[in-house]
Amino acid sequence: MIQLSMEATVAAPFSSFVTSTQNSSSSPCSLLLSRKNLGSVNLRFKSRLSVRASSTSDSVVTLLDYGAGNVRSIRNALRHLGFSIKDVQTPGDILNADRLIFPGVGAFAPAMDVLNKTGMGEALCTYIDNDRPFLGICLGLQLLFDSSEENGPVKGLGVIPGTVGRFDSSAGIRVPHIGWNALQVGKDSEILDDVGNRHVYFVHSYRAIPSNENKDWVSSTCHYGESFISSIRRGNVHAVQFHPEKSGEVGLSVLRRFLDPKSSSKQKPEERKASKLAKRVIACLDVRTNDKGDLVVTKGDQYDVREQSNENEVRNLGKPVDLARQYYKDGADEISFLNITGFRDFPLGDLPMIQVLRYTSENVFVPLTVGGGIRDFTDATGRYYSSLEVAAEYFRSGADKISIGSDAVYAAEEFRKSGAKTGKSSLEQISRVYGNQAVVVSIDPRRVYVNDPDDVPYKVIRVTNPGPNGEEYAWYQCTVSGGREGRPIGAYELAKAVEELGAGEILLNCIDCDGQGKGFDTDLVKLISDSVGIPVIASSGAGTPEHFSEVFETTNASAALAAGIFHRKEVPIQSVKEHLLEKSIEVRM
Ligand code: 1PR
Repeated sequence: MIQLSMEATVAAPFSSFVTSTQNSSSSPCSLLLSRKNLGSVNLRFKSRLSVRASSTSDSVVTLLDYGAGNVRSIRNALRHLGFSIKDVQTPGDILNADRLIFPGVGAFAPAMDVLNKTGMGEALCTYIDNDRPFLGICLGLQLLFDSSEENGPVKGLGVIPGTVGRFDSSAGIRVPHIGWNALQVGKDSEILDDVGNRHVYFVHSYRAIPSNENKDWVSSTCHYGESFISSIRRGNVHAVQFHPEKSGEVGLSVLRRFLDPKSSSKQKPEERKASKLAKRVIACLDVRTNDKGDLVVTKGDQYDVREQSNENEVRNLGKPVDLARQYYKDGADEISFLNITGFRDFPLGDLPMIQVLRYTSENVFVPLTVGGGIRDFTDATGRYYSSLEVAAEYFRSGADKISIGSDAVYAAEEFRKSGAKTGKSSLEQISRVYGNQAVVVSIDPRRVYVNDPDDVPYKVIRVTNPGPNGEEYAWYQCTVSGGREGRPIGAYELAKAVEELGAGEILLNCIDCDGQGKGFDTDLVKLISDSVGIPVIASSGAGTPEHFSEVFETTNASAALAAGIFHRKEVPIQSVKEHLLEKSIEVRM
């Protein structure tokens, strides 16, 4: 779950009407239900919060957005489907909605706090109790339950019996649950009619469990270490734990069916064989400004992005937005933008990158990650920007995750030296506010061969291919500033430290393999993916589809990322996926 401080949470449009109508520890729906049980008292309640009974077939959808995280994606998806959006400003807007979407973002407690303090919780309960068209997404599903263990226990709206708890990582699963998973669709859910056995995109650490008490609500479950509730439905009230706005075409069909229940898909979707969490194939765009000042997608050989020509210009492989759109169409499960000179240019001064995100998120409906230069910064005028501000701007512009490189190395070094968390690093601050699933740490290590494992105070492994002088061992030295400076910390030590500091995922590059097309460094990927409990993305060196099956068969990587082969159109994304399927490795098709 994305976690939000109140100051980050209460932004426009909600900040304009904070009135305390409830004690924040009460549960608005349990209040409603208990009043309902009292019969006449319920009438009094309803006269105060009455719901418009009529339904118009216009194309307006009401959105309950309390100003946190990436709600741009759901807005873009709704516009893409031809709907216009009315933002909730007052509880009355909820009661008067013809159809209401609640894309809950943030942590459970601050979200409930906002709902209670603004009177929204009570209005929501009334709206739902009257069986009005409702779609909750992610936290928007969890808040309907009695309570959550997230930083709690915290009381929820009390519509559905049950407690929301954390995934149990001791069951051998990686937490957060990030990626494309299959559903087991139970009762007729209508909005899931086009999903069938295709994958949808999840990103969360907390989940609700099906039970006897809530079985009438559950419309589908998902298996990840255990069976959890992936959607509920009762009458016109729906909620999903996955993100339809990030689940490609199949996700858009879920939204379409909710918004226009009479719409039936033009053709029955092709049956797919989703059964569990799929391995992800990620397309990465290294972005920087070239010598003419244009923002271009570039690609290095071992991080050197300049052509070996007399002009020595920055290699230009295309326009970021165009390429991202193409990769979405081609079936990429995720797209990463890395602003590779962000370490020296301040990202908020680099508005083109923000524009790239905005334009891309307009019609790319899979997760977007952006990295480069995320750190605290003081500009030439002395104005201080916190890394949180930088991240917030990226999230507002359409990013689902941010990726931190250099600054995470400094934070990990500090943490290892002092043994104490300061809570002040960009990694800690951003994961505290937006949740660890929103924070990726990008590691840029270089292989250093040694003759003896005791030669260095870092984790050393026996390598598959000996070094130039027959060395059988190596450690992986972390670098900062795009590989320009080696630091006194290894990839293993860094990965362990950043997991503790709040990273939700690791993007594991390897400078030696970057752009070489000879395959991933499986020694390195195995080392790191066996050492941490968060998902690891293998990166650098993909040259053929076989390299993807190799990394998934020999390591515990959750995803594999490539750049050069996709940019140069040497290997289509679909060929990679077809090859993985042939090897019985589950992927989203
Ligand atoms: O340190 O927080 O400013 O973040 C900078 C980010 O930019 C980091 O994520 C870092 O990895 C990235 N970066 C910096 N310099 C370069 C460079 O290439 N000169 N790119 C760079 C890193 C590695 C991957 C690449 C894979 C796959 N690129 O992103 O896409 O290696 O490539 P391949 O499939 O062609 O082998 P900060």
